[in-house]
Amino acid sequence: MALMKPAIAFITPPFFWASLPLPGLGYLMDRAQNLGFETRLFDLNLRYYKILGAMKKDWTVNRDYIQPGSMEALHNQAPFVLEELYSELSQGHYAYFAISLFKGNFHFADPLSKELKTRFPQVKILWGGPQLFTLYSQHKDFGSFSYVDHFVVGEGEKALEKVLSEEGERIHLFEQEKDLQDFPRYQGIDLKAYPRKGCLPIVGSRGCVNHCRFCAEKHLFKGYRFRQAEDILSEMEFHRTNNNIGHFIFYDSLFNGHLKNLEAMCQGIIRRNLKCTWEAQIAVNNRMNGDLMELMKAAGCVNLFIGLESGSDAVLQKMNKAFSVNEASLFLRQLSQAALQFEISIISAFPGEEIHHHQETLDFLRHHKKFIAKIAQVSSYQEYPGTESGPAQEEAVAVQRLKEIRTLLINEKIPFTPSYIDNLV
Ligand code: B12
Ligand code: SF4
Repeated sequence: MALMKPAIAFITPPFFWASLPLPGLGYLMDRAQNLGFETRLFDLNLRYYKILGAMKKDWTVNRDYIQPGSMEALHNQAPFVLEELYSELSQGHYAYFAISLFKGNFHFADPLSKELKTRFPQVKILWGGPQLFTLYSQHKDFGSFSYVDHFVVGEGEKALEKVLSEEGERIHLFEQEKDLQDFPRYQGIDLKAYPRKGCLPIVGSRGCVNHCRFCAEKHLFKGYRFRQAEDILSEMEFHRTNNNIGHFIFYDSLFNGHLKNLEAMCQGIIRRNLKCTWEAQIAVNNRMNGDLMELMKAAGCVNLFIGLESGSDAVLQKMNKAFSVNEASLFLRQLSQAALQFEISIISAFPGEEIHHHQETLDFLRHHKKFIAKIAQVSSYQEYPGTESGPAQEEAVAVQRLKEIRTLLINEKIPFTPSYIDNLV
């Protein structure tokens, strides 16, 4: 009988959005399984989310936990969660603990890793996830995290393969997938445990063709790569058939980065009679014509998220957005004509935004209110590591502008979710 390879525990500490499984982990677990490793997911984020019912409403917007002490605070509320984790881990034959880090869970993931190293010194600890780029910008050699064995900045599949084959370096930087044909099958993940039923995330591309100054995308994925329409369709069909999934949320940062591929995907959904709905994040792009928009609608698109960010040309230029206010206006009208529902986001008080620029944004919202189904998010500008927009404006200015936008939305009856106003972390 072949000897079983050692197991990997994938651990996701809180806080982050708990509604759906993380596709990034789906990819990594599949890769490890293909190499013959046993994998198990310990979604601590989901475990706490389910237990701490009273906090659910605040789960994605509560900032108290995005600071040192978050592990102790959650532990004090539900001490058995970590006790169970330690007990389950001690019953397995784990060789690796693979931990995903985000800004929102760093202050849990870090002390947890330290504790795990103390309890299981023989198990190698791997860190990956978007927060690794931030940590890399701050501590190039990761010297202060002696309890972590491997650090993976950027995509994880290749680095994980190397680590598992014992050829892994201590630090892996931007080792990207060339071929994005694969898709996560989520084997070993209980999809029914997630709050949002009948729905899965899907990733059709990585990276972005644009270079907005405030955006960290270019530091997560180098260059834009998209999956062929047929591969995306195979993924949708697989989950439609095997997991009864009827709705897909594309997690691409730029879903409309390759219009021919987008068209082929929509045609394929209709041709294969997939009978599903989907939503995605797109950028203003006037090369998308009315026919393509109507095709998207016919192929099941029920919502789009658009990063408009400002209604001022001067600010759009400062942001290095790839469109003008007039182009955005035309684009939103065309989407509306094609009966495609969309939500937009605004970044207020961007560095260099003057009071008359802010006024232009208010005017834009007022003039386009009948087209905009909803405001997805309004936030004052936050500086991200590695981005080049400059320091945020004075807090009093940012607070005042947000207040004015909120008042306008209320007065003009433009729908918005209050917790998504100023919720950037
Ligand atoms: C879809 C999305 C969302 C969705 C769903 C989020 C979710 N948690 O599932 C929604 C809309 C809810 C959302 C909300 C927010 N998001 Co968001 N989101 C994304 C987005 C666009 C896609 C994520 C994704 O699936 N990518 C595709 C997969 C393949 O990549 P991946 O997850 O990074 O996984 C790869 C690697 O990171 C690595 N990896 C991951 N884990 C591990 C573990 C190990 C051990 C290893 C070796 C490797 C590894 O390998 C994976 C495969 O290659 C990313 C940007 C991006 N393009 O990735 C931002 C992103 C993750 N979001 C971000 C932020 C800031 C937020 C918000 C906090 C925004 C806000 N309101 O302030 C909220 C937070 C909500 C919350 N509490 O979770 C940041 C996170 C920055 C950080 N340092 O943590 C990102 C990176 C965008 C950015 N600013 O650059 N988001
Ligand atoms: S279009 Fe979106 S993902 Fe691309 S650089 Fe701009 S903000 Fe980032």
